[in-house]
Amino acid sequence: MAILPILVAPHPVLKTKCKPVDEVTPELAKLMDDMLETMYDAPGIGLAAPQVGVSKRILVIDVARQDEDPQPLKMANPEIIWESEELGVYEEGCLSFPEQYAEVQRPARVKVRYLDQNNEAQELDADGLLATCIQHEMDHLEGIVFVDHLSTLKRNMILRKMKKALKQKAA
Ligand code: GNR
Ligand code: NI
Repeated sequence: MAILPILVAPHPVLKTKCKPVDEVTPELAKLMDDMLETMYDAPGIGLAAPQVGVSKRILVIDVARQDEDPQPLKMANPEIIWESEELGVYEEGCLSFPEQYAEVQRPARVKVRYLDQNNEAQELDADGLLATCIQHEMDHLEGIVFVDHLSTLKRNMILRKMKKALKQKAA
């Protein structure tokens, strides 16, 4: 297992649509484990492959609370096969936008189909924070980030802060 560096916005890989995987090979299963370790270390509740510089349709999630047993989910080629009309709102953050938070509205419940770490097809019904997290991670696979769901004003405020932080890091 290994902890991988997490890319921070603005970064071109975060804006790039990811390629499907042909098959979840042992090498990709290892990437999923490294992503989980990276996510737990951050700490975060989800991580998408582009956030560690890999433009493939892979994500990991664990929304279990500290006082619960871990519930790691590893997904390749996830597809939303059903979403509720009802929407839910969560205060979202993103490991690629440190210290930035904003409310985002998304379908409250989703059904997702994916390949697990053994290359086996699975389906999962999700609601609450898990439904939000799945959609947040799947957005990353399209090169979409949570600030893209905000008003132009709120988005530009966050993007300006990120660009300023990048300049200060370079100086
Ligand atoms: O750690 C994370 N927390 C979070 C909180 C609310 C909605 C979505 C998330 S995902 C985020 C980790 C991350 O950036 N995943 O891409
Ligand atoms: Ni994110």
